[in-house]
Formats: sequence, C-alpha cells, structure tokens
Amino acid sequence: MPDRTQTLSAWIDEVARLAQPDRIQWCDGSEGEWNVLRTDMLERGEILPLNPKTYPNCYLHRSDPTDVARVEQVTYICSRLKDDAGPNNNWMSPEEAHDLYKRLFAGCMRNRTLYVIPYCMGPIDSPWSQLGVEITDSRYVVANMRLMTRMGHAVLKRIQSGEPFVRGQHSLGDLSPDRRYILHYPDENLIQSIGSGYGGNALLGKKCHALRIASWNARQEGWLAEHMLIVGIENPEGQVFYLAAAFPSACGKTNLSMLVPPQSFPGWKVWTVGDDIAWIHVGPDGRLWAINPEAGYFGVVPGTNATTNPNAFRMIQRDTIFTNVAITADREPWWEGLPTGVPATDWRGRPYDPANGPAAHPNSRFTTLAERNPAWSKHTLDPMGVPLTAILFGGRRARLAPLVYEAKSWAHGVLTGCALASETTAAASGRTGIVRRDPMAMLPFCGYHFGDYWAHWINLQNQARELPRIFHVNWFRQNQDGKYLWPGYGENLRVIQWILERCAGRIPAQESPIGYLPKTASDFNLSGLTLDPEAIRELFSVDHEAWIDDFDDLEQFLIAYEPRVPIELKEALQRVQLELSSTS
Ligand code: OXD
Ligand code: MN
Repeated sequence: MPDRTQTLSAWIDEVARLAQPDRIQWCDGSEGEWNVLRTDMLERGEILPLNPKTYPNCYLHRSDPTDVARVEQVTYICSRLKDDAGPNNNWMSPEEAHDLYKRLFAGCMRNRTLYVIPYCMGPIDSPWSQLGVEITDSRYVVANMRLMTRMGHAVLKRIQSGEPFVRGQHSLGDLSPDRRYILHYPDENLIQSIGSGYGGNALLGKKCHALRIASWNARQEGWLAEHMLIVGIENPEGQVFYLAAAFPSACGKTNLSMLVPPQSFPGWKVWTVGDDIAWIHVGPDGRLWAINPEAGYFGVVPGTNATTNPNAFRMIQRDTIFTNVAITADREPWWEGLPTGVPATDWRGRPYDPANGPAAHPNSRFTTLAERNPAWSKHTLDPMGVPLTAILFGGRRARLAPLVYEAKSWAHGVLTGCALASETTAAASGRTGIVRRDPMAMLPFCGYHFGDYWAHWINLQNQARELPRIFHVNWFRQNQDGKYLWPGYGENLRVIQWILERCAGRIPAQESPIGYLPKTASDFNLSGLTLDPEAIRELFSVDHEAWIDDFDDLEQFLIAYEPRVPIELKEALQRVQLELSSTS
C-alpha cells in the first residue's frame, strides 16, 4: 500500500510493475513535448484538427459515447472509518478498494505508454499551493493537464527535494462502465481512477485532488476547498472587490466569473480569478483569502456565444481542445446555442441528424488556458491570492428565492449555503418541481461527512478576524407563465453592486425572516431596465408559506447527517423557522 513517505520513483516503479506499460515518459509540459504528443494524437485519430484559419491550434476529441460525464455512482471515499465519509459519499474500505485497484490495474497499460505528470495546483510560489503527480496512459489527459495545471520541472524538483504530493493513478482501462471506479484515499493522499477518460474522472488535479482530497486536508488544517468561482469587481473609482460564489452545475458559474459589464455600467470592470474552484485560507490579517488552484478552464460549451459569455466565446477561438462538440462542413466546432453555422457531423462523428438528438453533447467541453480569457486577472498569480469581500451562494429556483438577499450572521450564511438547491419545473402542471439539495454546491465533491463540513464552516468564525458577508442570489426566478423575471448575464452586475454597497455599509436593507432584502425603490439600481413593476415586486417577494415548506424539507434533509450537524446551524434554522411562522 503506498504511503505518504514513499518516494516518487519507488511509487512509479510499483505502479509500472502492476500496470506493465511498454514505456514510461516523464512529462514537463513544454512546447516541444506538446508538439510530439500532438503529432502522435493526430496520427492515432485521438484528436482531429479544426479549421486552422478560423480556429487556429484548436482540436476536437471525441470520447467514448459511454464516457461523457462524471460518474458519481462509482466515486468512492475510502476513509478508514465509514462514518467519516458521511451519507453524502459512497464509501469503500481502503483494503477492499486497494484489492479492487490491483485487480483492475493488473496489466492495464500493456502496449501503452505510462505518462508521469508532475503538477502544481495553485500559483507555483504560493504557500497554499499543493503538488501532485498523476500517472496516466491517456494522451488526452496529458494534453488537458498541461492546460489545467502548472506542470513540469519546477514541480518535479520540489517533489524530489521531499515536498509532499498527492498521488494520482489513472488508466483508461478498457473503458467499460462496469469496470469504472474513482477511488479516493484521504488518509494516503492517493487517488485511483480507472475506466474513464472524461474530464472530472480523469484529470485528477481537478475534482479528485482540488476538491475531494483537498477538502479533507483543509478540514484538518483549518482552511476551505470550495466549488466556487472567484471574481474581482472594479468600480469606476478603480477599487477592486473580490467575491467567491458557489452554484450547482448549469447555473452559470463560468458566465458570472467572466461577466461583461453592460453599457449602463460605464467604468466598471470584471476580472476573473477562477471559474470553478477556490482554496480559501485565513490570511495573516485575519481576512479570508482565495486562490484558484487551476490554471485553465474546463467549461461547458453548449449555450456559449457572443451574448451569453462574450469573453469565453472569444477565448475559445484559438488554442483550445474541444471535447464532444459537433463540426461544420468547414471543420469549425459547432454546438447548440451558436447562432451561426450548421452542424455536419455530430459529437459521435455521425452525419448530423436531428433525430439522433443534439449535435454537440450537452456536456461537451472546452479546455483552454486561463490567460486566454480577456478578463483574466493578473492577481490570479499572487501567492496569497485575493481577499474576499463577500461569498455568494446561488441556485436555480423558479419560484422560491428572491433575486438577492443577505444572511444576517455567519451561522445564518452557512445555513444559506447548506440550503442551496436547484429545482426543475414540472412543465405540465406549471408547479414547482423537484428540488435537488446541493449544500454549498459540494454534494458530489465534499470528501468527508457533510455534518463535519458544516461544523468546519461554522468554526471559521473563531479563526478569522473579519469574515466576508454571505449572500444568496437567484437569477432564475420565473413568473406563473414560466417566463424569467430577471434578464441575467451582464445585468447581474446590478445585484453585485447592491452586494458591494451592503458590504461597504453604505445602504440600509429591509429585514425579512430569510435575510436582508434590497429596498428596491431607493437602493437597488434598476435604472434603464424595462422591467414591469409586477416583475420587480415578484423578484423580491418572500412567500412565507413556501419558505416554511422549504425549511421543513431542509430540516428533514439534515436528519441524515445527525449527530454531526452543528448546533449553531440548527439554531440558525430554528430562528428562521420561528420568524417565518410568527410573521406568516
Ligand atoms: C465541472 C462540474 O466539470 O462541476 O466543473 O461538473
Ligand atoms: Mn464544477
């Protein structure tokens, strides 16, 4: 069994003895290495060149059709004690998992090359960065890790000088869904993944290391590893304030991190620090500081266009790997939501036929370097990261949650994050549909028991001298006819402006049981927006009966996490419930 003190070369030898690759290649992330790898991948058909005139240095990779998404059902936390993984995770004992791994990895790299990828999550000279080494037999993984992490010699030197690192063992195996497993051993800083070549399952620096293993370590060490974007908002006076925001998938995290200020906000600028993951520490000044462990974006493609996300749209016109998009007859990438172009070949490589479903897979992705984003913040490279003024939680709630509200205290804010949910609308009846609770948007990513995780969040108030304020936002509120009430996208800056005014203590708010709401008539900037007064009223309304039901549901949800749910969280819940019932 590998242990934390095993040297890099001893570990590689051990894996190679089991997996039996033809050869071993140490990767340095250099341009020369990429040129050789790219030629090899092109020859083997693992990537296809896209139109070099309109999409220079862009490639298409088609994954196995059964391997197109993260696989939560076969993702395991292999902690020594089952209880420590919590009901929010699948658990397997470390012994059973190691046995399974040995069976699945035996000979799995025959006739293949074993690539060794030393990588760093976080700015290379940050005290909060972490090192890792991923072993893989997938060239696509090497090509993506090169964009998503800082990889190469500098990392290797540090590892060889004895710095700790997370070990990741990945193989495509035979890509059979029946032999697909993602195993995390938090006590050993070890990840084993077999049977999938898809992003989150195979690029082990991302969800496996930077969230599941990191969140476990963060709890022991007093920091947070979160599924959050990090964005800087610059006002016309040139002051920049940083926000971190957690949203469940498909709620626009990448869009918010790269938002383009609308014309009604002259002089405002938005700076992207990260679009998916934030590592948050208490800094020497007692404030919370965030770094983005990643160096690139692995974003969802469909829906991206010059209106929804102009920065992302521009940055993926070159130097990008596309996964599972369609292509036009001119070999340009194509996806649903692009206003121009016609798909000729779908994501599986078949002639496009609408009867086969969408041309691009709904989870098709782009991988590109963060620096390619026109809104990229140079502070992304600051070793100490950026100080957080506010934390935002957001969900997709058709009816329930107002456009924005502010938590009344840190514990209430933690409750707000814990209550995070996204909801589908039952189209037939027009009634509110199914709610999937996704606390802090971490349901698939928290590497330990949620009860302990919330307690860890609560405890931060004893460590930090100045905590960010916590807000909840909901861009997705609809009217009775299912029409969105809020224009979203760039106009979300109006909501952020209110948040920053609140953080600066410049404006009063209206108290409600669920939190502080804007005084829309006086303090919320709606100028130049043509929203009808009824929409404005609905956007900020709080339906006490519906909230009572929602918090009853939350109370039920929390029972599964007893006896580890912290008392402060339960008290915060009871306070809201009491206020709701006494004012309904
Ligand atoms: C992602 C995800 O890929 O959250 O970022 O699934
Ligand atoms: Mn994500």
